[in-house]
Amino acid sequence: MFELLSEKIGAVFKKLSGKGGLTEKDVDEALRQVRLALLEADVNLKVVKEFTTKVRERVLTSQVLQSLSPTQQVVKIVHEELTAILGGGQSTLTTAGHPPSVLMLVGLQGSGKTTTAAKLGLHLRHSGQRPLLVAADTRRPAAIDQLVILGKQLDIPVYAEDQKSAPLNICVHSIQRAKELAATWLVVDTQGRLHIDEALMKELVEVKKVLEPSEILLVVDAMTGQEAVRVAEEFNTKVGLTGLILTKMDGDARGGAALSIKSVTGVPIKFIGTGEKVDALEPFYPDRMSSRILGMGDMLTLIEKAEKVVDEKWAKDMEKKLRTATFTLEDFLSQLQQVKKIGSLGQLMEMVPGLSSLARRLPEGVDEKQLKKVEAIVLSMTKEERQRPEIIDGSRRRRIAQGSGTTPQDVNQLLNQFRQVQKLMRQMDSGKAKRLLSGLK
Ligand SMILES: Nc1nc2c(ncn2[C@@H]2O[C@H](COP(=O)(O)OP(=O)(O)OP(=O)(O)O)[C@@H](O)[C@H]2O)c(=O)[nH]1
Ligand SMILES: [Mg+2]
Repeated sequence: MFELLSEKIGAVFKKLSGKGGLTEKDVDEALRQVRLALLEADVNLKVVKEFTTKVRERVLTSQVLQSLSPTQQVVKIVHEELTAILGGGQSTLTTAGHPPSVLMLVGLQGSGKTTTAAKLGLHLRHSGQRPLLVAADTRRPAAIDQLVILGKQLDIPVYAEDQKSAPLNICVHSIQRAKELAATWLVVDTQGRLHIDEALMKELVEVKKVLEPSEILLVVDAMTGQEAVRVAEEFNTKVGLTGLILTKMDGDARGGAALSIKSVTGVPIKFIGTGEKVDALEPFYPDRMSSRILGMGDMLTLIEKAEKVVDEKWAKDMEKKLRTATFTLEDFLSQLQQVKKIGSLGQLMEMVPGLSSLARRLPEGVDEKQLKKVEAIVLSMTKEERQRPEIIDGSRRRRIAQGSGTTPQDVNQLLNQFRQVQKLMRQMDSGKAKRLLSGLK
């Protein structure tokens, strides 16, 4: 899905993460390329503009560029803003106060209405509902049969009448049938046209009056790009929509429809069709789609994990200590423990390119065993020694080694590592040091 867009955006961030730090110019260049990729994917111009402006603003006003992993922060912001234009959270179906709830499917000819009616029937049954499909498309001769056959295949009841019946009558009668069958949902397949015309709109409005649907979902072909957006606007104005179903997302849709349609029309995408088979329907999750486009699910999970683990107060205390140059061995221990909570250092290095260059400069071998040793050594020190390690001479070193079950060499090694970290911190500007102390935040 959206491979080309995904590939292009992926390449932009790959280039960014190869850099040590990011400047405003780097961000602008990256955003220019993202903008081009979105336009090539046929995303609405206004949506693209708003998106890049918002991302730029957030990147430049938060402390992103001073962070240790600026690229990852940028990716995170892009992910959040992409999720926002895709609709934010998941939009579920609205039910009526009393069953049956009515779901009316509308759309142009060939968009996938009839297929989607069957898919929705299956989806509803899987969620423990009792659907009744209604064949209210009397315009195309084979339309009724098509739905009846699909219903038979799935063992889902279909209400159909003779092709000469008026759609309005079919709808009225179908409500009666739903009551007899104790159906909880009516899924109504309506007629389509090749183009939007007044007669079609008028009929749909009449059907709407009779059925009082809790859902009017427009079925649109994702491969038609901006045309799908125009169709959605028109249907929304004339008939009123509660949601959208984008079909043929398995085809070579470039992403333009999916990425524009909610922002332009204000109508959320509720489902996507991903194939011709009856089970090829998925509820639409904006955040997952956004992750898919960015191809960075793992990275985002990791960043979230780091955010959860590093506790705010701890990070603040550390910042203060650093500012006042009172960073001690105890703090060093605490910092190593925070890194452990997030995962092994190696794991971090692999997944966060921005951090990898720094992680490599940290003392080697910060593994479980090493951490235990460090802990034992620090705990065997007196309070004074922890705060002023320079007073640790030969005899103190022997005492600490004995108390912690280690050797004086181990103690020495730790003190060296600590000095390295102190030096490293002094070298870094305070923004970067802060980021180190607050993990990946
Ligand atoms: N690949 C793919 N094909 C789909 C999808 N949804 C529908 N189709 C195909 O699109 C074609 C049209 O689907 P229909 O369900 O008949 O469309 P319709 O909107 O009911 O069309 P009319 O009844 O003529 O107005 C069929 O060949 C379907 O198999 C999808 O998500 N992916
Ligand atoms: Mg049809």
